[in-house]
Amino acid sequence: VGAADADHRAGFVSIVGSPNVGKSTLMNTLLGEQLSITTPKASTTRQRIMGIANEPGWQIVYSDTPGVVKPAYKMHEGMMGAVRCAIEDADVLLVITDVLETGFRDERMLRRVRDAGVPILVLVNKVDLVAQRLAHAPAVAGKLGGGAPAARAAPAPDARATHGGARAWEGAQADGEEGAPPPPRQLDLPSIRAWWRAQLPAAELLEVSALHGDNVDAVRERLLQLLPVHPPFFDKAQISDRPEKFFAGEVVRAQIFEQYADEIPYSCEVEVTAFKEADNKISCEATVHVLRDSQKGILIGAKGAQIKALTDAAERSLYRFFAKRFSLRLQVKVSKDWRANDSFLRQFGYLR
Ligand code: GDP
Ligand code: K
Ligand code: MG
Repeated sequence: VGAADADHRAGFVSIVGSPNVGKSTLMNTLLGEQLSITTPKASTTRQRIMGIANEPGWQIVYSDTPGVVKPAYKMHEGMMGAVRCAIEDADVLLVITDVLETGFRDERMLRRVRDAGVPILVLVNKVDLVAQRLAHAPAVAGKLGGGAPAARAAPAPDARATHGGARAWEGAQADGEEGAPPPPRQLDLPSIRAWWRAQLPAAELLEVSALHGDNVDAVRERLLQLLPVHPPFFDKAQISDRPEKFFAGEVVRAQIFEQYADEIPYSCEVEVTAFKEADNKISCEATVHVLRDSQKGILIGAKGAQIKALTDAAERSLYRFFAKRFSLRLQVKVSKDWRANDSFLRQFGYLR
């Protein structure tokens, strides 16, 4: 064992927080790779996904996790189980919030974070939206730090656009109030800071923009200081715990989130049934499972127009992800109420 090996640092860093605050975007920026799918809609990420950053002398195993919700159906329970595991495994916790929300959906999950007994960094993400707002209304600029009038200001139009209404859909469903309007949005940094300082007094607080990379280097530097001396946990050429096939399914699912409205994205699961590579070309077959007959029709569209558009968009996206020619075949199947069915949930990896 050389001196360098003896000093090697490695550890697990779990990223947890409410839906849509930018957990997956942050992991991707920390990794420098578009590994985990990100969309403007809430609850895009459904499984724990490890992203591994490797450098000479250190390895950080990040875990991206589903957004914390109150479970509305069995799939959510599986998702929250994955969050709990990620909290238990962590050497350091990154708790993410954003400038549009102050709180955390589930008091019990917050208690788990508090009781984890590991260092916590609270990251207030999307600070670029505050900067945008300042650019729009310079008169407010001087007052933001003091916590007075700007605190109750309405968000810039861009803030709503970035967030979309979809968090409301999934959030409302989770709270059992379908179609409820989204909660009021705030760009209230002083009260966000105060809330988190009160909830997690031992945590360090940093403000970042995961999308634009602002202050993300500072997060990584801090993590490296907190990381234990340990040999690598994974081969240092490896960037995830998940196989390529898993990511093919995720890329297709991201396109479903992009192309379909309302409950459709939340009703679909993508199961990759074949994944083969030959002559630098990948051929993939996948089944899109839906809850009900009516959803099958919506997914396919008149004369198959929607499923054709989905297949084409997903193929382009898969080509970018794998940097290889890609051919995709999709079929749609009704797997009745799969979100509430133990055997489907096991098949899709939500339950063990
Ligand atoms: P997750 O559900 O917590 O994993 O959130 P995502 O990473 O999928 O991001 C949700 C949405 O917020 C996407 O539209 C992202 O582009 C957007 N987003 C993430 N980080 C930032 C940021 O720093 N600034 C802005 N303006 N938008 C962001
Ligand atoms: K999202
Ligand atoms: Mg995510």
